[in-house]
Amino acid sequence: MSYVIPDDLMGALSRARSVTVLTGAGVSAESGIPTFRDALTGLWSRYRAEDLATPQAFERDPQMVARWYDERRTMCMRCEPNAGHRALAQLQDHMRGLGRELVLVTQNVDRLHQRAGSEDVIELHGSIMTWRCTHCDHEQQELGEPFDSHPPRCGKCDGIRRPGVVWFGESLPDDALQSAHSASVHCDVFLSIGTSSQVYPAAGLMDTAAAQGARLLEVNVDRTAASDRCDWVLCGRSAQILPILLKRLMATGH
Ligand code: BJW
Ligand code: ZN
Repeated sequence: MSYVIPDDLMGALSRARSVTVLTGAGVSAESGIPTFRDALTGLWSRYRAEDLATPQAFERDPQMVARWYDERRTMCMRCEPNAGHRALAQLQDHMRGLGRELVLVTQNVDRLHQRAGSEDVIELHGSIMTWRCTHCDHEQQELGEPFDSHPPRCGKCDGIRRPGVVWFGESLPDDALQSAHSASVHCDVFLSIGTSSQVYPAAGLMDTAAAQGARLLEVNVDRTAASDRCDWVLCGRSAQILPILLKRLMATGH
């Protein structure tokens, strides 16, 4: 399938000193990781967010919630980055080589951007690979087999551990939110890719960028809550569109 990429979009991207990219679950969909809100395949079509992705749910049933996240953790580890992840990593490398910057902000907890080679990724909603003690806050990366028991216990104090993700009603990590805000204030072009733009404060970053004069591009298989606010909307799969964008940009030499 070929996509028509508007010339003024290519012009804006090739002139941009700084590009900020916000990604969501749609970018990982083609790696086999389910999104949240897609009607048939999204996690929230099978499970209730209130039962799994809130601190209250974990308090009520830590065993069930920890098991669900542990299954998702090991599933994410078995998945591979796709062409969309790789194109973003190459685009960052390309821009850095020209003395410009691409800041990658993700809502995804699966670490696929890092595995594709993106650097300094800002994780707004944490990571499913990091588990934190609810008692002493000790954090540990977990890249191995499923835990023997759920919830897993802390090696330091035997407290129960939780996934290092951000649940509804919880604050985003301060440093990540500040860096994402600053990257949105300073960019010339803001890309919103594979997100339904329904979850805040992430969904507000594009408005921060637009208020400072940035142009907005959305890449998504469907129209979203944010499409009307964008300067360009490219409708299609990110693993197809991002490599085309990258190729076109590299061909211009910018
Ligand atoms: C493709 C594709 C392909 C598919 N190619 N595209 C202001 C207004 C209203 C509400 C609030 C507000 N501020 C805060 C709130 C409350 C709440 C919120 O936003 N609620 C809304 C739902 C109404 N926000 C919070 O609670 C946040 N905390 C906070 O604000 O703290 C301060 C505060 C505290 C208390 C009170 C008030 C303020 C925390 C949000 C945490 C979100 N956590 C989750 C779970 C993470 C852990 C886990 O993995 O289980 O994060 S929820 C879930 O949604 C996950 C995602 O990161 C996040 C965003 O989803 P995303 O990525 O957009 O996925 P989908 O499924 O929605 O969309 C996928 C898209 O891809 C679709 O558009 C497809 O079309 C597309 N697609 N295939 C391209 N191949
Ligand atoms: Zn501990």
